[in-house]
Amino acid sequence: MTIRTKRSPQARHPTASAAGPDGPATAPITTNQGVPIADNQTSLKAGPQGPLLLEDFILREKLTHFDHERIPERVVHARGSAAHGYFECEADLRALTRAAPFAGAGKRTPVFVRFSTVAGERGSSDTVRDVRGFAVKFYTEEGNWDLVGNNMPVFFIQDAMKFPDLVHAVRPEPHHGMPQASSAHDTFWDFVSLMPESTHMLCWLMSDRAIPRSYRMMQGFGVHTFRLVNAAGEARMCKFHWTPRAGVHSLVWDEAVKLAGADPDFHRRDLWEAIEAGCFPEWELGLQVFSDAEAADWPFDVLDPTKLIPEELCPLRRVGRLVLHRNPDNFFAETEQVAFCTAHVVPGIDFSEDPLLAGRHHSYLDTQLSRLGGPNFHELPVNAPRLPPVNNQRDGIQRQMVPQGRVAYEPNSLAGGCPFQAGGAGFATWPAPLPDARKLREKPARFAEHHAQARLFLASLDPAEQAHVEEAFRFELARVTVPAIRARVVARLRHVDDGMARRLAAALGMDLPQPAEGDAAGAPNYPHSPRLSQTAYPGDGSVATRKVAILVADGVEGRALPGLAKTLAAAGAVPRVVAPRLGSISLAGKRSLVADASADASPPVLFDAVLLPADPVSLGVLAGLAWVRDFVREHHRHGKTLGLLAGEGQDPALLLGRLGIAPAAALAGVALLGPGDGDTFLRLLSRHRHPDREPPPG
Ligand code: HDD
Repeated sequence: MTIRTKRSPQARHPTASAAGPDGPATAPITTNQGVPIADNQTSLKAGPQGPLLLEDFILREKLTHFDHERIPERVVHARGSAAHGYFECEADLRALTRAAPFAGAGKRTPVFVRFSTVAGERGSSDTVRDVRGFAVKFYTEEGNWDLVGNNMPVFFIQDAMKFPDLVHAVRPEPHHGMPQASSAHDTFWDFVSLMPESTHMLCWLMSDRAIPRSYRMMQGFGVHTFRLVNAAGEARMCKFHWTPRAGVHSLVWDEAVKLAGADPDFHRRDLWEAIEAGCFPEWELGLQVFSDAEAADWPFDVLDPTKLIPEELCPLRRVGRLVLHRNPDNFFAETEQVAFCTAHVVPGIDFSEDPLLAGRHHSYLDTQLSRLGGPNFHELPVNAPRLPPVNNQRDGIQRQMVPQGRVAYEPNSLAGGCPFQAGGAGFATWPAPLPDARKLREKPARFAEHHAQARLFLASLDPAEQAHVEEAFRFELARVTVPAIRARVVARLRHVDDGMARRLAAALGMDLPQPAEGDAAGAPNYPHSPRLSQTAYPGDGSVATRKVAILVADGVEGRALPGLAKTLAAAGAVPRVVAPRLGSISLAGKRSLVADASADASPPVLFDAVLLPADPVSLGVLAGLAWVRDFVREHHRHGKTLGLLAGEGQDPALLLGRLGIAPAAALAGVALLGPGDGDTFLRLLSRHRHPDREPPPG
């Protein structure tokens, strides 16, 4: 039973081509000059066996355009997927900010959001271990505001000066171009092992946050401190947080590795299919709002992008929600050509003096000039503000606008002085006081401490998450070939979690190194911050879009399966019958079932849960099939929900034993089901994963 998806009913992009989204164009095919083409199959020749003729402008134009279709990919964040949607304000924030999107409860602002990995090239896999970009373009009536964040609240470095070095270190090594989309190599760990400020972010990179189950199931952070400015010119500092309604969920590393091969587009497909099915991803926007005076009292500097503000110090205030409800009409035109920039702010949003943020203002426009060819890429539909720009900027490559009149300067009298300045209605930089305005290359004192928040993060994780961090460090460092680099990293981790560092040293076959040099500033001791663990975000309990494999083969007892599948589908899950072949499967009692997927083309990592008939007849068939045993064993190993359709009083351990799972294996998330037990299965499925079923670390 295949759950048909429906195309989301949202209006198409105003510039969508004549060809409808799902149907043929009404106009005949033409050249780019609009000339109707009689024959689009055959080149022009001098006689059937004669040479091609240079005058064949139809052939030449078509080949020439094809030859120039590719543009430079992004220098980082090249691999991404995007969607249209809206931000809906839920509170009147005008006391805090005059920014248009927050001008009243119920107000909706169109947005375009692009998610991305950082290190991988455009065609790399989605499920690599990496930070995820979370870039939101708000098309407000006072211009475009770009909140260009990540799915982690801190960053590797404190100053933009080091960004090219960071990227050169993490990208494929320049002598042989390997590895693709991976930090598990010498140059990355060489660089970060010599950058104590990257310690906190490394713990996030080694955590489950770096292998999200879905773009729809990860948080987003503006990272930097910004300022909110109200109409009276009063400013408060703030940080932006996106919290997904579906909860924060991750893959386990073994899944991520296998998915990179089984479906490199896993996250892109997940986002596309969810929106096509009308399961619109949603996040709540929360603000941490604080004064300069409060910030001055904290043991960290809020201008330091390697530090976060624990929510216990400054709770989030929910102010609205982001909903993505329409897929792009064209990947290249929208997702590839969208251009975000931290400097795109609107009245009511202003910057802080975070040195990393300022460097970004320069870099985004600068790189887009070469990637999108000249200064007019703001005229591309996906980048165009809702109200057309009004200014005296003229010409440049690919100019689309056709300015009227002869005045392109100000002041002027020939155009009556237009366009006028907006005065109080325009963007005005908040006059931030600068206590020490001498020109110098120096960092503030509180930037100098690098371990306390890494300790805070690790200590706030639950045991399964902590085990995953340790496993990730072990995996990555085992891929490093220079022992001195491994030793430097372990020496630094002794300041973060000495037990983990000792176990890593043993696992890497090295003597335990002395702890790296300490911190210049006194290291604060933070109380645990439970909101740093993914377990703080279970989600709304929905199973929408979760894929459930129902394993069948000829001869199994399948009487209850259609009913169960209907229960799952009614709850929004996506049941898929997986069998040795496609087509009709002959069940016991002369019944049959149509397979949605064949086992060889649909490996277990593509599914969130598995369900199988486990009565004696069915188990007699299924336990004899290697692909069934592998399927069940993978799901059990990955801690995912497992439903066994068996009669009352059966022993799940015995049933699993028939399928190759050791009798002593944990049974959390394994459900014995009768025909009417769909709700039990759904409840387990909504918990995403059952970590206490995972093998212990190491
Ligand atoms: Fe960046 C792209 C996020 C630090 C320079 N960055 C880029 C994208 C995201 C981020 C989400 C992809 C935008 C898209 O989808 O097109 N970057 C961040 C965050 C950072 C960060 C959250 C730290 C807090 N970035 C950063 C620094 C610099 C850059 C310090 C340079 C000084 N980022 C770039 C860039 C990119 C970019 C090279 C590449 C493509 C682009 O800008 O348009 O300019």
